[in-house]
Amino acid sequence: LLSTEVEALLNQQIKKEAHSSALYLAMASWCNQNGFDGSADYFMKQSNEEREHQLKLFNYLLDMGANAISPEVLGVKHDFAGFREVFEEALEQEIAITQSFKNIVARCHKEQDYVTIEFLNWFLKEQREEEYKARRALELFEVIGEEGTGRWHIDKNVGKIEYNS
Ligand code: OFO
Repeated sequence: LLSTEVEALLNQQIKKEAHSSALYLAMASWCNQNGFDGSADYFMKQSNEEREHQLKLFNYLLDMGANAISPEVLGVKHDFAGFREVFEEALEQEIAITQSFKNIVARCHKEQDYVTIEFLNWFLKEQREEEYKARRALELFEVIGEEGTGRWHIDKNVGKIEYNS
């Protein structure tokens, strides 16, 4: 059985994943409208992944006999200052999500909730990959440069980033 505190934290996390999913969808829209097709696809995929994370948490709560709350998503950002800023915000978002998982795991340790810790390990590993990809994407702006056809090349390479660890 989950404690009230862990149940609440997991429901908050569901909300955060739903927010991430909506934010990435907004980023996909912005990229598409500004001619960055490769990046639009990349963020569309990220958005789908976040939706899967949301459901994974949702199903865990139900499996544990807890109350899973369908989240309300408010205040999704749609305006971005530029192409690079979109990727900067994506990295910030992932770092914040990692921190959020760490806080839940810390709480679980306090309660000796090893069952939930085991479940959350999957997310910690996933965050390693997501931060890696977001950082690599942002590095393309340095490696390729934004001048001339730079942005076009960055856009073409974003989808090719792979994580092999
Ligand atoms: Fe990348 O945020 Fe979900 O877990």
